[in-house]
Amino acid sequence: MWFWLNGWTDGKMNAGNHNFTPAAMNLPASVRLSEIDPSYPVFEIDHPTCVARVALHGAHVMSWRPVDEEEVLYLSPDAVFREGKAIRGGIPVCWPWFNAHPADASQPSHGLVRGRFWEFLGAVEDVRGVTLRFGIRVGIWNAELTVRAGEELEVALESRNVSEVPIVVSGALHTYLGVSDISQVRVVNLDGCTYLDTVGVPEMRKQKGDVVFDREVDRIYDISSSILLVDDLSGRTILIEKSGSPSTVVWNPWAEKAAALADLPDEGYLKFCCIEAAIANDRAEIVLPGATHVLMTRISVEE
Ligand code: TA6
Repeated sequence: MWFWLNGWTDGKMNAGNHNFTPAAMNLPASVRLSEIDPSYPVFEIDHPTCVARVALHGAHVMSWRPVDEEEVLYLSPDAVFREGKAIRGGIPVCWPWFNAHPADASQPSHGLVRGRFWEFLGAVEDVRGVTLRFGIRVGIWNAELTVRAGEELEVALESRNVSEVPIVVSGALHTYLGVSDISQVRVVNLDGCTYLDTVGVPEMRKQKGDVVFDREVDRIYDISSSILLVDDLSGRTILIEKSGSPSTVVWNPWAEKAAALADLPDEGYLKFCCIEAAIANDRAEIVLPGATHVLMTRISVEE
């Protein structure tokens, strides 16, 4: 029997269960806690290799850049930082399902963990960067998220099946990449790839050439290999590598849908492109009892 979670089986959010003092968290020298709101922990990384911010809420990477680079991620200036709500921008962790729940329309889109406070499991640093670890448990669902921030940014989501029945897991590392102007960027390496076009009536199509943006784009590509985001205006290319991910989602809401999102400025869609290491729809993974599935994305700025 496969098991899909049917609700918040272990109930409450856990913001109040932590000791948020830096001493209790045993943070390395290049990590400090933001002082803006002590009840809303944000890990601020200032390391010789990179600058980054990661919120405990959603185990959410909010920003990251290698030291000599401009910011790589997009964070909406209208994002809401409140328990129960997903942060718009950065890298939302969509888990244990992608998009709508496959069997229960009353469940939240993109799973259960974007709006929750995760457990902080520890931080270490070395010459290559900083590693932060977070964990969450919702009913039988167990996940651990590892963020490695250095010259590259690597985010790995481990789905652990600690139950006695197989579980079905999908999800996404829903990465918002900042761009200079969405109409000037190209997504490369998808030529010839089949995808589900979810704008309007969902339809399978085949990619011809690079992906460019002149309207809403919401596509699930059948591809497990790396792709590039080329920003011709800024002259910057971002490499997106991944593993444990049979699907890559490319999304931009364009003007009308952006205007309907309260946590995104009307013109915000011009400034990002989501490229998501995903496990989507019929590519969901069956994780056997005792087994672990790892979904990973690695982002770097090309020379
Ligand atoms: O990953 C693409 C997508 O599923 C789109 O369909 C779009 O709605 C987007 O995610 C954002 O979802 P959200 O729940 O964060 O508004």
